[in-house]
Amino acid sequence: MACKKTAKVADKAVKKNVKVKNQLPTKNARLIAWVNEIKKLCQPKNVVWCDGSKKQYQETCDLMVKSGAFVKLNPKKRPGCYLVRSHWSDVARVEDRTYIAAKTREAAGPNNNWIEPDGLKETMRNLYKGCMKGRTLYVIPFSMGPLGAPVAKIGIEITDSPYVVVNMMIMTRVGNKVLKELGEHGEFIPCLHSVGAPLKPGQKDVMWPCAPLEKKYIAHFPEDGAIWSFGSGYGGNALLGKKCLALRIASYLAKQEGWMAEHMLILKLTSPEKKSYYVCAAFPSACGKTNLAMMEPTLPGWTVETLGDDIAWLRIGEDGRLYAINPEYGFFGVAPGTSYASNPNAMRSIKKNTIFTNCALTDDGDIWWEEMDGEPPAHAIDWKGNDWTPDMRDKDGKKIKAAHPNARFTAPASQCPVIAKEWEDPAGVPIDAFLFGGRRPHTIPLVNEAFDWTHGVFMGSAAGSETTAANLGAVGVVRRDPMAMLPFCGYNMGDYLTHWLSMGLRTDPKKLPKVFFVNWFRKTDDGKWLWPGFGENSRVLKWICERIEGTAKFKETPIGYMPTESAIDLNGCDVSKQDMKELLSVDLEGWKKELEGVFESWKPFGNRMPYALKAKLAEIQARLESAK
Ligand code: TSX
Ligand code: MN
Repeated sequence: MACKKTAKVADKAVKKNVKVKNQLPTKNARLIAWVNEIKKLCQPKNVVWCDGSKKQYQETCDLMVKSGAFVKLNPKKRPGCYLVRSHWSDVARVEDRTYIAAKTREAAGPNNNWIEPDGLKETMRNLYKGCMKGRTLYVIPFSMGPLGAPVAKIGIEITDSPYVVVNMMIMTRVGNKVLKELGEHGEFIPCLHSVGAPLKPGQKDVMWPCAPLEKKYIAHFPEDGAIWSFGSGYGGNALLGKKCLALRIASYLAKQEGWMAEHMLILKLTSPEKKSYYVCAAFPSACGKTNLAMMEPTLPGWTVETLGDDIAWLRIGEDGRLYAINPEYGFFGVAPGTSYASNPNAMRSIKKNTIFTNCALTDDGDIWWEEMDGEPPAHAIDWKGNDWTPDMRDKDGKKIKAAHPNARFTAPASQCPVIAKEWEDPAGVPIDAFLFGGRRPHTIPLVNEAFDWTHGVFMGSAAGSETTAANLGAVGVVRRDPMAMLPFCGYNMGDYLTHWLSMGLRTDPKKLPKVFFVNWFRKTDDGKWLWPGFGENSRVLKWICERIEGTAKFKETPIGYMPTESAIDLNGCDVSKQDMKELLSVDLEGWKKELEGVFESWKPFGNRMPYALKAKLAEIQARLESAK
């Protein structure tokens, strides 16, 4: 996008009109040229540069309150908070309309939708023509990662959505400080977004403008380093710094440049002896990643602090260890299910200065969602704007939900009471352990440590959750989601796994994080949870720390190193010996089937799958065969 030709044109424009140059907050010729190009294409009524100030944030919120799109919440209950309801059709990421427009289909891989890039650009340019008529074009300069961090990346999002502006101001570092860092010649990732709903002269706007599904495109051009999004205003479709830049484009760049962009939380665990450990963890959706990132340990003397709840960028430091930063600046968390019981620190993070999307509005001007603590309100306005009472049922007799299941809170990370002091350190934190996991009611033990890096990559590649009634399609089958990256890897998943293996070759194996597979979701045959989860997971984390120290009691099994029956600290926890035995046993027959399932899940990637993983699978298979 930002090519030499446009730079020249901009230089000319800048020289010709000194007045224009002085009005702009940047002298970056490529940026000026790109903004001019998009302005010409999209034909907005005006252009606003986001300076990142509190004043501009407030003005943009006020504007949306005036238009009716934002509901200001009761300042006594939620100071500085707003509720917004999206269009009923625009409530989640649209994976079917998300594309990796690499040069070849093979480069994008079977894990991505692919369209030939020139054709897609042609299609989308036609959609963008005049698409911002009657609207304001906002230019949002943002940094993923602390400004000036070695792996930080600057993006510029152009959008016609004020909702995107205020959310980006919470989720990323925005404004003039970013332009200053960019300088006159710095490079940026252009991120173009439009809700795809131009206004005719005099036409009244709707509360949540968006385009129909068949016009929605979330397009990534990895070779150009560009993102074009059209037709949706929601979350990952529209806040382009997050999934689009920090995962899909960044994963592609990371492979090129020898680092990693991962769908992982980052937490700091401190023992009663005040020794700290840094852990990154990847889980498929609906496993409680944000809950784990902010967990309150039940084990006395242990603390968890948060560095991030969704994305980690990792590079090998001077000392040969892997260092992680959180490229984000806020939390964009799923609201339903969040409570003082499941995640007290998230509840404390969203007390003020938070944007709530598709939550219910209570009669006292606060928000509510399903599984919040205590009794449901007797009356509320649901996420569609209708009156709601807890007894309401749909035509199938199912409870009508007050909040959409994918309702969100957008809150500054700095408001988390257990945010780690080093969370903005541009150098990152040295990672001691990687955790992978999933919702697996059967077979997979509570915790299992990889024999080596390759085995750890194998574990990550095998991650996934068993489907429940909450998913589409068949219930009780394992849906694989390697490293929880299936929807977010910007290139061929086979090449991605090869990249993971290659990272293990770039440093002393002893300096690599240990890799563990955890499963908080084992059930008995009659459907009861075997493990209490939540803060009690600190008992598993403690064993992991002891493994790092070399002091843990463990046994070698066919599938990895596991705790002996007495190795996990159960002081003050009422899990029975029998249940613990079940949680820490190796179900040989179940595991043989498991490996068949893993092998099956690799088939679409064909000969792009690294041989070392196939060999590792065969090795574990042989161990299982020879076990008594
Ligand atoms: O987030 C969860 N974690 C990780 C927490 C740090 N959840 C919620 C998942 C949905 C997002 C869990 N649910 C966890 C867990 O460890 N475990 C379970 C399953 C479970 C649910 C309820 C109970 C026990 C286990 N117990 C009672 O309800 C009393
Ligand atoms: Mn995520």
